[in-house]
Amino acid sequence: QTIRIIGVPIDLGQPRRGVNMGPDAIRYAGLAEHLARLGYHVEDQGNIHVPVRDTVPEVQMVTEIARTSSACYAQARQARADGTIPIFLGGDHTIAVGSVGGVTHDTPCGVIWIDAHADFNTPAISPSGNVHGMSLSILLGNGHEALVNCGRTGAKIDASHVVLVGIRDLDPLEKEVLTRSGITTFTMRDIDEMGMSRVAREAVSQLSHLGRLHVSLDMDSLEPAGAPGVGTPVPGGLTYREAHLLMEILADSHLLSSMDIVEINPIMDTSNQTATLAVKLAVSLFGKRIL
Ligand code: DIR
Ligand code: MN
Ligand code: MN
Ligand code: MN
Repeated sequence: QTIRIIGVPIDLGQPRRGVNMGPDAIRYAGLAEHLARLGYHVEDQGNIHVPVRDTVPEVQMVTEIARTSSACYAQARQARADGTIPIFLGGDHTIAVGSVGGVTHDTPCGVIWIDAHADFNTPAISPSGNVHGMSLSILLGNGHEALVNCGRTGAKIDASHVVLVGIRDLDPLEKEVLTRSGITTFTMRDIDEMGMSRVAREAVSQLSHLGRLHVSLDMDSLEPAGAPGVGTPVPGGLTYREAHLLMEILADSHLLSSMDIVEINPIMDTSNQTATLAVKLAVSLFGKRIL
């Protein structure tokens, strides 16, 4: 099996510089080497070109995000056509517009969205206006037209094909829209009450009829003590073991076909520990077992 690494150093979906360095932080933490040790053939495509944030006027932001998303979409589509498993390295979570869009070009795919946030805002309801807080909503067909129609026209996924895990920080109107969407959401409270084992198994069983899974891992889903290198840390996140158990159970499904690792901001980090943790989680997701 071939894994193809695709860097998407975009920081245009949120206000902080630094998240554009995520792809190199993850490479430096040894992603390719660790996956190769599991027996995969790993190829690194390098990074998609993204303009430097300081050179992009505010009014051009969505246009530039759309341009990057289209390039990411094309890479995602090509990676699948070549029979590889793509791993998209963010960058902020706007990369999912292109990655999830592209991997669903021909056939639908189950999406497991692991995040402190739901990324379910639209321009009409977002308090921040930041596009990284809108990615999932865009994928369901709502929001900035240039992004909704990136790669192909309209919605890329169905609400019943997404499961959210780790959610604990929603904006007031986002909460209402998410509730009405019918998306299966495992909040931190659900994880506390049910345990991660049951949550992960229910997530897989809801999506397994699609035959494959895309895992979109926002590193702010983790407890910030272990993953401080993110732009919007939220207390009360996944523990080290909860996150690993989720990855291990997803690995057992043998349905993984693509992945995003997003929102790592090396400027906010200490000694690259957030990228190091992300690599360990990816290695579990790709099948490393304790025994
Ligand atoms: C907030 C934060 N809900 C927003 N979202 C973040 O700006 O829409 N997503 N940080 O990762
Ligand atoms: Mn996110
Ligand atoms: Mn988040
Ligand atoms: Mn279905």
